[in-house]
Amino acid sequence: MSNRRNFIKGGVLGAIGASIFPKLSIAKMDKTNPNSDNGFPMVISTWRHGMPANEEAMEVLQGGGKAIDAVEAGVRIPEADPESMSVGLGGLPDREGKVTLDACIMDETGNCGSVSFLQHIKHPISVARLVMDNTPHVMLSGSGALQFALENGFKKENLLTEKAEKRWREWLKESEYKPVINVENHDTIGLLALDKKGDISGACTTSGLSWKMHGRVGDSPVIGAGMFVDNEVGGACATGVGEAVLKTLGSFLVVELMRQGATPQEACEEAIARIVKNQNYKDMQIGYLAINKKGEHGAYAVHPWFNYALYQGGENQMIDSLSYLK
Ligand code: SD4
Repeated sequence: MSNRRNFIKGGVLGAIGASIFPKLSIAKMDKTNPNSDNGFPMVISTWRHGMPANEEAMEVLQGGGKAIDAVEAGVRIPEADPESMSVGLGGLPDREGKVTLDACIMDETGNCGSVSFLQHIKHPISVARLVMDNTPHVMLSGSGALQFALENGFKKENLLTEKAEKRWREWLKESEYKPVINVENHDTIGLLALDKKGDISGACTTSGLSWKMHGRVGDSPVIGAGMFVDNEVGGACATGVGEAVLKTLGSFLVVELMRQGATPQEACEEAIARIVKNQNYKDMQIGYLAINKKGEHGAYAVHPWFNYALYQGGENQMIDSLSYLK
C-alpha cells in the first residue's frame, strides 16, 4: 500500500502538479471564492435556480435525511418551474419543437441511474432514481425510458410551454444553430450534497442545449461526464456545452484528480485546461463544480459569467465562479 502511495505521490501527482499548481495561488487569493472548509451538511449547485434547489435539499439534510434524497428533492424544484427554461417543464425544445430531457443521479455507494432523450415526463431525475433503485441497469433512453416511467406511475405531460414554443418559432425563422455562449443555452442544474454523516450524492438534470438535433444526448445523463461522485473522495458536476464535457469525461476527471491530491479548485481548473487545450473554447461555455469530503468546494469555467449557489454554514448564497478567460 505504501509503495502504491509513493508511486502516486511521485508519479501521477507529480505530473498533475506540473500543470495545476501554478494556478493555485490565483484561486486561493480570490476573495469571491470562499472555498474554505466549512464542513457539512452542504449543498452546491449550478446557476441561480440553484438557490431554491439548495433550500429544498438543505431541508432534507437538516432533518437528518440522506444526501441521495436531498439531491433528488433539490433538483425537482427547477424541473417543475416553467420559468427555468433549460430544465424539465418549460425547457427549450430541440429544432423540431420537442422537449427531450436528460438526467442522472448517483449515491454514496456508487449506485447510479440515468435517463436520456426522455419526453413528456416533468421529473426525469425521479425516473433516473427509479432506474437506480428498481432495475439492474444504469441508463434507460427514449421510448423505453418513457415506457418505464409510465409503467411506474409517472404522468405524461406536455412540457412545451407557450413561452418556450414562442422562442422556438422565433428561432425557426433563421434556423441557425450555434451552440455558443448565450444565457439560454446554459441552465442545466447539477447539484452535489454532503449530508450530516458526511456521505455524498449528486444529481444533474436538463433539457439540454436548445435547438439541438432531435435525438441528441449531452453530457448530463452520462455518469462521469455530467456528474460523478465517489464517497471516498468527493463529487463533481458540469454545465455548458455537453460535447466538450463528454470528450473529456469531465466530472470523472475532476474526482480522479481530487483522489490524487488536488483540491476541488485545482481539479476544476485542470478539467477546464483539458478542454481549452484541444477544443475551440472561445465559442463555448463550460463550468465545473466540485466538492471534497471535508466540505471544501471549487468552481471554474471557460468564460467569466458562470455562477453557482452554495449553501453551507447556515447561509445560501450566489457566488461568481473564477474562469479561464477574464
Ligand atoms: C448539455 N450540458 O445538454 C448540457 C447543457 C447545459 O447548462 O449544461 N446547460 O450539453
